[in-house]
Amino acid sequence: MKLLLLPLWIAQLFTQAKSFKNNPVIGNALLNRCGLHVLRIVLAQAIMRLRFELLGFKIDKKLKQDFYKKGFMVIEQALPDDHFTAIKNEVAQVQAEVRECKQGDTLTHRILLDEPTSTGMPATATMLSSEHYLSLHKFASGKNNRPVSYIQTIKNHFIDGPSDPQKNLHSDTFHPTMKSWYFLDDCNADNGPFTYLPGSQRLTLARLKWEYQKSIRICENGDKYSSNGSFRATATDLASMGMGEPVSLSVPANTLVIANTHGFHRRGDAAKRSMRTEIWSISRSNPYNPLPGIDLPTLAKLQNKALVWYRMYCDRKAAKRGAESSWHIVEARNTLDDPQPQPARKEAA
Ligand SMILES: O=C(O)CCC(=O)C(=O)O
Ligand SMILES: [Fe+2]
Repeated sequence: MKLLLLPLWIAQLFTQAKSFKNNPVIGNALLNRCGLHVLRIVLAQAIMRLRFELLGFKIDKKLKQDFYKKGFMVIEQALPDDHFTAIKNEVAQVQAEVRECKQGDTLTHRILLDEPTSTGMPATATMLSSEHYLSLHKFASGKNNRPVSYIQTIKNHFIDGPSDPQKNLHSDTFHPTMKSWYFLDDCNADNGPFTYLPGSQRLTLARLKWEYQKSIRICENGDKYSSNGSFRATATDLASMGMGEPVSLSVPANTLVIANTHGFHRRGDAAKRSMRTEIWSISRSNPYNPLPGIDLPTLAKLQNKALVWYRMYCDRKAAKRGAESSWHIVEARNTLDDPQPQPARKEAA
């Protein structure tokens, strides 16, 4: 019966689909022995590089070089002080729907910055639609459309549970993909700074060999996150690839970090119960499409609407099982609130 899905599984090979568990073609040990996973990586990398070039002609040379060489760019003092302060105030005062994800002992709270919410946040909306912000994000995602943005607060050690899985070094997916953090708080060893292994987004022979072996291994027995297509890397793995040490980006507030999260990265350890708030953006697209797309504001609005509907669909589906969805709504009206008491931990999907 499941074989009826075969055409869909095959079609998904030409998209960003990454789960070895949900797609038995992607997760087929024999096909991966023949090089399927590695072929997908190499093709995606070549096409995305072309898209970076198409969108990168206006980008500052040094930032572009950092992004290509290290896999991330860091812009300290990204905005004038008064603009930064205005955004921070808006984030503290916003009244909007907050969704929460529990991962290990960490809570992540997010507010989608769609039109209805960002309209009431002029300083934030000005940043998100500024030429500088947009051109950097379009370049780093190889996509000629604005990213999806959220107010995000990471609440380290807020609940009982095992360690936060985002604190294990990993690659988000098999192809170049963009995430950014405009930090509203100073980041340091207390609140888990974003941590990245410079250069780990590049395809070396050693990396491809590791990807090849891992793609076969996880078909047989992979950890949950690797089987979902976000490969975890251990210290031994890094040594086998001849890679150095990850760098903790302990940066002051008002810093913008834009990263290719195909490279190895993690959330740094947090020494204590602590929080970190940022404007977090993400942009992911089909890496096999050589065209970067067209910048239509209507498309961006639709994308946000689709996300809202998708979350509501997940809520209904979870409710039928008597559970809460992995990104469920919480009582709070902004991400700095801490609705009490916290229910018992449930593993996120
Ligand atoms: O929050 C962080 O510092 C990184 C989390 C992460 O791995 C991600 O968002 O992909
Ligand atoms: Fe990640």
